Amino acid sequence: MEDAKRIAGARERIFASAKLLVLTGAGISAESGVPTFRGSGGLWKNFRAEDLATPEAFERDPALVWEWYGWRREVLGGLSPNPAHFALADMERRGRGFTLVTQNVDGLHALAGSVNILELHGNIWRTRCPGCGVVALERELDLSSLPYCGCGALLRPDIVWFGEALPEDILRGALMALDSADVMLVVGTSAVVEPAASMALRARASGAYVIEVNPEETPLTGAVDLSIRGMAGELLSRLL
Ligand code: BV8
Ligand code: ZN
Repeated sequence: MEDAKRIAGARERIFASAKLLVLTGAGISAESGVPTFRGSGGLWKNFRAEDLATPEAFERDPALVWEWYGWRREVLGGLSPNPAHFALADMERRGRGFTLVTQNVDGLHALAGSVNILELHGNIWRTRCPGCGVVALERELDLSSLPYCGCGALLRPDIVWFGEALPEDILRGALMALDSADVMLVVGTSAVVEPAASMALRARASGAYVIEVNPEETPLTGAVDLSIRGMAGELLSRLL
């Protein structure tokens, strides 16, 4: 349990900020029951996901890649947001220059009521057509066979795979927010995946006070202004 003084200090900074930027990773969804990527029950462990979350894997074996996403949609389907997600949705409603950037593809921030969400890595509930470009929200996607678009092309998850560029407009929005933020909160990320991992350092370099919330140390821990050990569900409710 983190000592109350440090949390009080962080709380003061957050409520004094004119522009608060929050970056979340899989850890914020852990208490909802969503497996993280690199933790002990990690998604990557069972599926060699570095080999699956790539355009090459989809090219080589679309059925296997869709099977993996189908399984994750099943797992996610019955899960709900946790107090950490709700705390951020409350924070957004208070207005005052709040920006939420997430690496997560699980859609739980939106379910918790967050409205303006910059999804750096896409969203598992959307499909995208490489043929005609149409993007659709499909929570009930029938994956008993490969999903095709009306235009005839094979649909893919609307997710950013390794080696793929992040959506230009979303990345630009996130970079603008971090260049103008006076406080940045980094919650539940192992800070290994770029370009998200470097965002906290970039925000700090342009003057933001950076606070990390994570039960474990990460490569960011030594580089931020305040790193608080603990679970997002409990800490965000106390911080916000
Ligand atoms: C790009 C979608 C350039 C998939 C994801 C070498 C070879 C090849 C590539 C690279 C390379 N070196 C660098 C790269 C670039 C690569 C990269 O960073 N690789 C890493 C692995 C080294 N990045 C890319 O390829 C990106 N694109 O760079 O494009 C480009 C430019 C122009 C033109 C063309 C190309 C694309 C990156 C996006 C990859 N897609 N996901 C899918 O999900 O199916 S990344 C994947 O990891 C997830 O999206 C996830 O969001 C992300 C980061 O993981 P975390 O969110 O941090 O989760 P993790 O499990 O790791 O950690 C959980 C944390 O929570 C832990 O710290 C834990 O302690 C904490 N926690 C646990 N419980 C709690 C908690 N915290 C709080 N409360 C709790 N209760
Ligand atoms: Zn199409």
